[in-house]
Amino acid sequence: MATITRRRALAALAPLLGVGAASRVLSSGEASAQDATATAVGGHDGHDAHAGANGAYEHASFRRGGRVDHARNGFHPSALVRDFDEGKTTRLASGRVLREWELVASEKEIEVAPGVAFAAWTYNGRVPGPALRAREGERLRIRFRNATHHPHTIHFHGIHPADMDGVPAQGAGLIQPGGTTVYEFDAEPFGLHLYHCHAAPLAAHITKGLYGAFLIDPKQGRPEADELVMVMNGFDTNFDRSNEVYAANSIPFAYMDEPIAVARDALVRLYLVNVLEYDLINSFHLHGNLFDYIPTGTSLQPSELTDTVMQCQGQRGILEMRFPHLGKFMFHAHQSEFTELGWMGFFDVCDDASDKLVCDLPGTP
Ligand SMILES: [Cu+2]
Repeated sequence: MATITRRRALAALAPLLGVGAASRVLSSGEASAQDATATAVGGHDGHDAHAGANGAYEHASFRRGGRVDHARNGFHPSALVRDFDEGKTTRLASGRVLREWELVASEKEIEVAPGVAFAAWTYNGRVPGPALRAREGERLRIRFRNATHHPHTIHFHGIHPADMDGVPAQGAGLIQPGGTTVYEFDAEPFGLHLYHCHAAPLAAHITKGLYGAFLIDPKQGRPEADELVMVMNGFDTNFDRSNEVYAANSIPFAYMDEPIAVARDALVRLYLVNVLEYDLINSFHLHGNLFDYIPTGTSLQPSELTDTVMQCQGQRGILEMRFPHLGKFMFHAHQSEFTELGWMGFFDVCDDASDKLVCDLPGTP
């Protein structure tokens, strides 16, 4: 069973994480130690004998173990979900817009679950990297600096010349530690894309955190909406090529702890990207509602009305929905194991009272 493997893996990791961390990742063979630390982590329900049989143990241990220190991580999922990086724009002599970003790859320890430290590689100090947003037809320039001890690149999805593809031995190729390069190309086609490091071994470079959403808006735009971005990801915290933690925007259960407030009847547009390594398929399922789905965001018209989409790694799409009912509505991967290991959250559908959302409604948990 994969869950047993993961539990053992987490237990093995525990001594590396310090006392606070170890108390949340103990194996069933260390029950007495676990009991001893139970008070410190807010109680233990004594279901240890069943722990290996399902993922609920891990779920419970993350949930009971307190919250990730978002401030120390330097990013907060509740902010990331509405954070689009439009860079800086100037006009070229031709009148065309030049849009520029600076991306820096750096090594950074982030807390990916309460007490679980992960030695990440980041673009601009966050995982996922910034959600880069441009408009169809612009000229894009991305200055990249590698401040890590390993070679990296930025490989963008979309249409561009071969020497701007951000892969080894083409164009600038691998950017060595301390090195810099500039990627420059036209913003085409409109749609929801992504970027990630393309150094080998690819899975390791991606799962360490070097990825982000790359959004090109259509020239004419899309109807006004409350816009969200989620990058579905996970972390292999013990380097056994399987994930111990699953999430959207990195931190498991973040949107359970802080539901995403949206207004009733308002158009909500979610840019959804899957970068998950080691698992073949990821998915997004919405409770109590359906959404229009635009695969890859390359159309103005949805192709499907559904409540569940699946994406393999690198696949992405735009979800559009309106919530007719107030209250909390869950979203999660429909792979139950992912859900139990962190990939779940809530929308909190609120009354929009003179531009202020009123969310504390009777009957909502
Ligand atoms: Cu890399």
